[in-house]
Amino acid sequence: MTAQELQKAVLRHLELSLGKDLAHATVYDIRMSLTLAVRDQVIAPWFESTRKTYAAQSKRVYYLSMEFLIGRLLEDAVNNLGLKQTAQEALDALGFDLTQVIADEPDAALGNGGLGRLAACFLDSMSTIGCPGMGYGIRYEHGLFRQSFHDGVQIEEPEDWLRQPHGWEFARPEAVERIGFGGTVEAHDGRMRWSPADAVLAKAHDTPIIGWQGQWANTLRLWGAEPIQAFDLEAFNRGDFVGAAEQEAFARTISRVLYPDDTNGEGKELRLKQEYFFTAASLRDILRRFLSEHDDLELLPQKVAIQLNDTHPAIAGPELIRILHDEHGLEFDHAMALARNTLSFTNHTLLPEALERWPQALMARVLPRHLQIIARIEEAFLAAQPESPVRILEDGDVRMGELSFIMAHRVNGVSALHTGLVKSTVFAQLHRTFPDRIVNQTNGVTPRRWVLGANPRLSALITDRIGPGWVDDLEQLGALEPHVEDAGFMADYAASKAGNKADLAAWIADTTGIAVDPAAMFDVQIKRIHEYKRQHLNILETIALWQDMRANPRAGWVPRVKIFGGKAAPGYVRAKEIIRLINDVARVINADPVTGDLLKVVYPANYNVSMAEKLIPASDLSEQISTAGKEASGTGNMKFALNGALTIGTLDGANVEIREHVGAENFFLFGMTAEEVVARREDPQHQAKAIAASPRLAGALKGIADGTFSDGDGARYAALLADLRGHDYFTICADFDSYWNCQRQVDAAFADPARWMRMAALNTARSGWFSSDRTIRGYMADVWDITPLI
Ligand code: RUG
Repeated sequence: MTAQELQKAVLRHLELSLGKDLAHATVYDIRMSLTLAVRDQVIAPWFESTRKTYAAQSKRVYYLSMEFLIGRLLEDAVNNLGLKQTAQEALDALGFDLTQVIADEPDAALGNGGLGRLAACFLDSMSTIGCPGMGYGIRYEHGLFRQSFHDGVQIEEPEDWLRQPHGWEFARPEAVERIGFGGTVEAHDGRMRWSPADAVLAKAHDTPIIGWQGQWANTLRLWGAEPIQAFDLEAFNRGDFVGAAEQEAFARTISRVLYPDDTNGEGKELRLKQEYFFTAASLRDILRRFLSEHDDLELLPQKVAIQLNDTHPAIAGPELIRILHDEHGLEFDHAMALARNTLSFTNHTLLPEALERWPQALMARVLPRHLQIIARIEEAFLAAQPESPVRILEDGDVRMGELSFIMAHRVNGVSALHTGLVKSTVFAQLHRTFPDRIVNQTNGVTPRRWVLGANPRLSALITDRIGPGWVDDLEQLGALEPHVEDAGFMADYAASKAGNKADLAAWIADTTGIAVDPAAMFDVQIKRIHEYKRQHLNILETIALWQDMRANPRAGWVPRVKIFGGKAAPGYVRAKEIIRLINDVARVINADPVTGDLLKVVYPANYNVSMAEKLIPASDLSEQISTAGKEASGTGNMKFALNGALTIGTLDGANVEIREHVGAENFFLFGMTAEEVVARREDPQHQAKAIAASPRLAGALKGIADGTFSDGDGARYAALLADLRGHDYFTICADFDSYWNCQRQVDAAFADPARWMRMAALNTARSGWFSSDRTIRGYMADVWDITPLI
């Protein structure tokens, strides 16, 4: 497509789809017109992919996920179709700037963090590889809340991405499923029949996901909840206007909000309904498609692979059995075997509070038939494993982790370390019983978004030196390694980082009013705010550094900009205290004339995918400092390494594998190992001893306690301090000195720009393994048993 052709298509949509004349077109109008024009280009490969899948009678993969953190789609599509330059020229001619138009698209924030973003990367990779499949989730009216700060305190407001039409999706009014809740179960002619008391409609909305170079496109199908009947006319005519809309309110509530739940358990009835809603709708859709091609249910595991992204869709096990047994009349054990051979399950966390459990009483009320089926699953499991101490139903709860494990033929962890821990801790008993079931699939990230889209400077440089093949074969980055010895390449590499940093500095000045020096080290920690991720360790080190700098400002310090980004779950009090503390510390440090440009602390509000795309390419240092054993994998760590930021990190999650790939000498390691953390906690005095041994840590804690950062209000952080001094489960104190010392090694390396840039370039050259294309190929081979169709 030429720029002229694209321009014509944009103008046609501007007139005919948006009803606007160019003379009055806003950025929004142009963005929508461009979106529709680009979307037109996606349709043919999309249809073709579906035709090929049917023609090959291929197996399909269905990725069931409560979260798809897809962010903006226009730039991905433009890049994948090779239309970036063309679109720029087309818009230039119309007097608009592509970058500005792309930035106008609201982020689809249908996820909390890593789990949802991983699902989005997987969709891109599946389409790039030609793995026939579909993502299934919920079309939340409001994604993750919008964050702002008032006096440093996090304020949450509803996010509103659907206020404007969503240019990418196609509503499918014909693809509706009736989803019931509650009611009774009775036996009829030897079969159990569930009669739900309430029901809603699940209506499909399809977004095509185009792969690299437009060779394949899969579908993301998101379900929106609608009432069975628009409103109750009889109640309305009686004058009961509120009552008349009750059904609608109930239905819409189901797809209204994304639970702001990352690793904090949420035990809400609505969440259970959301989980069942999208899982049941998806399964029916999947079976309808399967039965349109095959008439033998026996073939189900050969033709269908269903991936459960965490336990959120775990009700798929009992629901599939219910359909096969209650509706199609298969024997229970047979139905269970077919379901198990079709389902597989990814575990993303070991945090006990995140392993879902539903009260049996709640399950009995909302999904009475499913509770009966779960009891039979447990019975069947125990009949085969009479010695096993494992129970799905325990202490009045349904344990969704155990249910998922027992109902899946493959269970995977998301990094080598995490998978080992899954085997040795949370599912140790089940692993003993089924030693082949657990496999590892280390996470990955899509290079199309996280390098090509987010970092055009670096991408152009890479392509210039090794050609464009790296974009869908990221291990080709290895060919950059010899260039690290080439002064010309290194100068270009450093220039690309400097350009990104200058852009970021301008953006920071614009959005926060804080002037930062682009020559300073950009030290970045962006992720959900959680005690295990230890943003408070970072801010304590920041305070200690500031105190040292003030005491001796001319000691040759390496200037730093500490950048934080992330949201706390609204109900997570401690995480919100940490946010406030960071903002308080930032206010004081940024105003200090003694330290001036030596140290700045920046915390732009409302961190999201698009902000990550700005921050990561401009980062020097990537903070991956979780308490070892707690971060299942991380994916941000991979994005940073690819973009040439050096990691300071613990031996946790995928950090371990990143360090192996980039080389220990190009990675700043500190802190206790997972085993050491467990052993250290045995000593109830571990935190007190660490504080007593570290005057610096004691000084930083004292700075908080005496109100230096809280206008003299010593009580503001009393609870946080008491926890650190008295309990410190996340071992902040015990790791503080190690972290501090490691940061000084970071300073020393940064003070030698040639050394630093070499390390950074080696990180880029050696991180090709962390592509989600590699991960998806792993799932295809080890979990789904499917081959690509391109
Ligand atoms: O916390 C984990 C990350 O370590 C991981 O990289 C990501 C994707 O596998 O999933 C995150 N996660 C875990 N998000 N929610 C949960 C709780 O189930």
